[in-house]
Amino acid sequence: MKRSTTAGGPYTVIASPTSSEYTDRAVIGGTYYYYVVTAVNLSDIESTSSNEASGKPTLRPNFLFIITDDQDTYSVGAYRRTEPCERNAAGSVEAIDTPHIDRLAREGMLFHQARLMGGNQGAVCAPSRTMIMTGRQTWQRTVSSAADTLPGVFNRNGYDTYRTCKVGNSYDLANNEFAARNDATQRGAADGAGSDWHANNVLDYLTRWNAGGRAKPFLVYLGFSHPHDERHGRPDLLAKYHGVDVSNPASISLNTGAPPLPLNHLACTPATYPAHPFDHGHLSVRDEVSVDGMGQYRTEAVVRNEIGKNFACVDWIDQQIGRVLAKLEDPNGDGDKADSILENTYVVFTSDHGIAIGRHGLQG
Ligand SMILES: [Ca+2]
Ligand SMILES: [Ca+2]
Repeated sequence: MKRSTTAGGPYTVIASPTSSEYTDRAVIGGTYYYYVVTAVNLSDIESTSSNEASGKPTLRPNFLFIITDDQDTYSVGAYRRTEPCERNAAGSVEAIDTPHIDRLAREGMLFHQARLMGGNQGAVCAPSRTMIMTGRQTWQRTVSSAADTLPGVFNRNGYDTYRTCKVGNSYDLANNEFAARNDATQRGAADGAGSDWHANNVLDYLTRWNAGGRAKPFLVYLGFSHPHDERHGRPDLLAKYHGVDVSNPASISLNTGAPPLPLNHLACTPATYPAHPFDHGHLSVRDEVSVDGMGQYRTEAVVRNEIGKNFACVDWIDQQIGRVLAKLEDPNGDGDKADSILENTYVVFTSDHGIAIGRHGLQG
């Protein structure tokens, strides 16, 4: 897949802001840093407005932006193998199969120690996703013009923009700017009711885009609704990671095959688990008290079970990413990769924020 130069450029902006409101903080060393995705080296891109006008093939890069909901780095193999991580009873790092996300890390760049800027509410999805859509930091995250949102920038520079994502906790001024979108919150375990629903939408879009003659380069925003709770994993994957999908945490008994406790899990006994191990000042936020299958149970049995469910949901997401990458390598689906667009597509993978699931004694 396409990679940005890491040695300092020279970078070329795809688009500059429509107003001067960004420029006081978006210029570094004479270079605009409006969005991370604009800081790509375009020196090898042949397409210009003049050769497009002359009818020469467009070689401007495509962008596939993948975002998951509430995913911690501990549920990605590439991170589990490179950062301090809990060991299982055999002394090994408990594995999760994420070969396609791992491929992105291996062939691209892997960011460590990323931090969420925070927010003024418990649901930090909203500020995080709004920052992505505006390129602005959390306390100045709105823009006056839809043209200055992520899809707006791509729209006015000749890109076709498509979005599929969960509904809510986001920034509608930007969401509405995508030329086409299929949004719905899909966290089911049945075929077509979970992460595969979002992937199916992208595959359908890419089929249309390819059949339509690739008239424009694309920005595809692929947002999965998982692994955000409720973590309804598919039965085969729940079995793989020893998670049990039940709503009542009191019914969950310790399964020694489930992933081990996090390194920084704060122990609490059944006699004390309703009480949080320390007062972080926000004890009643939803994720701390009412997640399906967890509630206020901070026991080893519940935490390990929930991590197993989390792994099951992420494994399924990874399989969907694999389907999309395969589509980029063979858009017409004839088994021949001669028509691959993967090498001309920047692929970004991120989550809106992490999730504790027992770390630091936190649930959310
Ligand atoms: Ca989220
Ligand atoms: Ca093909």
